[in-house]
Amino acid sequence: MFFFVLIKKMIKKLISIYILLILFFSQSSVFASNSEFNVWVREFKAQAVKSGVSKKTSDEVMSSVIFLPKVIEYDRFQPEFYEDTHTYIKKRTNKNKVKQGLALYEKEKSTIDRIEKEFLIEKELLLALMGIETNFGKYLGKMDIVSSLATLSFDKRRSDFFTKELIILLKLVDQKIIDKKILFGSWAGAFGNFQFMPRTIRNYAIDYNKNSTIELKKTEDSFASAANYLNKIGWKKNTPCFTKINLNKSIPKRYLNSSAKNIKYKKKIKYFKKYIKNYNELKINKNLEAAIITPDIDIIPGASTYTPAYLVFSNYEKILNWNRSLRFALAVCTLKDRFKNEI
Ligand SMILES: [Ca+2]
Repeated sequence: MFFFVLIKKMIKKLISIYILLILFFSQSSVFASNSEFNVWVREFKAQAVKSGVSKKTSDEVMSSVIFLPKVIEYDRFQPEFYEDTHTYIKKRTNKNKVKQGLALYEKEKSTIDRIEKEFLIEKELLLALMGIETNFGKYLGKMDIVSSLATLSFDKRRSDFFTKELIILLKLVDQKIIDKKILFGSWAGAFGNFQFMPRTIRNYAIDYNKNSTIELKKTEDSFASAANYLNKIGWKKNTPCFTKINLNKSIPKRYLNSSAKNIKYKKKIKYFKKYIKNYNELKINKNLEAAIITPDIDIIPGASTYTPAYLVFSNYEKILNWNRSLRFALAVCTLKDRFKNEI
């Protein structure tokens, strides 16, 4: 009997040692990742100074930077990755969205009309982008952008991209183009009514009302900056973005694009004639260059391979330039057309 009690005690002891060990190692891994992040911050600051950021700005802006685990969660769970095209578009182009956009347009009509004429960008496209990016300025994000960008730079998935963005941001602060006090935005480091990343701010943002500061949360500067961006990357006013098609199953798979990274196999529409069931109903110039996208192929398990399918044109690729997501660009152009029917 005594023997069994002894064994029982020993097992209990072993279990508690085991639990202590687990606690110790899990704690130490938390410390390890924090200290790894701090090492990264030190190295990053040196890199920023080397690329031309003043030491003062680098020290000041990076002084309160923290690792944000939530940002990594958001990064791994973007709706672009898991929502099917139909759901994605429907959620972002509903009646309420159109109503809110029309209300904003009524209020800011003279400014928006002026910007449309000056930059040759349809007001409907500007409204659609703002509606989808921030619900017309209602969801600007409250994240500390510096910490968001630092977290994503420290993370391995897209480290190079976000490191560059963070250095650009520090330079914008350095040059007093952006005040570090207002740097609150989305989890991915985007800012203002149209969710500009630092590089977009640097390349395309403008002080339209000439009051010496770029205000991307206000109508005049944000609309003009977005219009300037679209104009510079080559959006062509009054030319189509995409059109829906029904594909024949005979179409060779190599013609189907399902990645937003690089749209391939661009041909004149008439080249695809024998593969498009509704070809004769398409009210579009058949000499236009187009590519075919089937966005649900890769992400929706068991998706019927050829639906939905779209012909996309050069304007569509400009929206991919804005945000590399096939569904995002479809939603923007869909909402644009809904505004077109209303304004
Ligand atoms: Ca301004």
